Amino acid sequence: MKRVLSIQDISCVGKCSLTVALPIISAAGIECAILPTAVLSTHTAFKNFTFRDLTEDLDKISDHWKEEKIVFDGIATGYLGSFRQIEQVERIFSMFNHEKMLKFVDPAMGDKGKLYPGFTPEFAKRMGGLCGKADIIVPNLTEAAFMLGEEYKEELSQQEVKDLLKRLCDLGCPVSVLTGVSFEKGRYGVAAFDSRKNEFVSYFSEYLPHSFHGTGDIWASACFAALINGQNLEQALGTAVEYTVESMRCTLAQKEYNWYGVDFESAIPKFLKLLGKV
Ligand code: PXL
Repeated sequence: MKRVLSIQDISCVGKCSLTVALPIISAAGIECAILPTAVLSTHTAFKNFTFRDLTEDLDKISDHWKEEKIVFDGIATGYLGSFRQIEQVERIFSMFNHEKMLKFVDPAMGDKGKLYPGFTPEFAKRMGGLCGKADIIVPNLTEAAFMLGEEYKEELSQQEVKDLLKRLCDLGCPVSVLTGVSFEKGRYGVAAFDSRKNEFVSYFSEYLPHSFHGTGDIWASACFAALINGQNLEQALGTAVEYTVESMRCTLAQKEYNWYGVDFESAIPKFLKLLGKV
């Protein structure tokens, strides 16, 4: 069985970060080790959330794994809370690196032109440094703009998206993906550039005029799991988009749905079909 590591916070209520990554990666038939960077009562879209930082534990935990000779097929990172945690993740990347290990970075920091509470443009630039050490990065348009120090634009032409993807690869990673992209009314999805093949790929699905918290984390976990399961970039983008859209549909089908997270659990059967597991 493949084994991966997911490094991000655990927001106890709110359906994002580790409470999304762990079930999705497990459902894909992959052993998922976790490294929680912080424990929050909820994600930061709630008011008055508690926050316990786990920075002091991260090196000790990863040193123990090294002593135990634990090997990972991939490491995925999401929301990280501080400059020091970015350094710790870089250390973990080099400690556990081997030729076939996939380093997947979701620089989860913001959305709709704004950084999440607590993040600064300087932090976003530093996150760009971590992206340079990854094999694949998956920012949204907001995160891409902040990492590159560029102005955020809500709507980009196809050529502008291609140029942005190339500038993201210039951070140092071979493959960049932009999430939340649209070239055509009613169609919404992701676009990617593989600099090793000099190839652009994209995947679009039905645009649902609703915005939910946590969909970025669902998409990223599904894409990572699909790649670890051997899907190629184009297939993995499609699997993750269709699974995310189905999760949103399942949410909208309920009369009273949670405002804070989508019903990704009900869409797991569809995810397994997309992975070719059933
Ligand atoms: O979904 C990204 C995310 C992860 N973790 C925490 C968050 C958010 C988004 O707001 O607040 C704690």
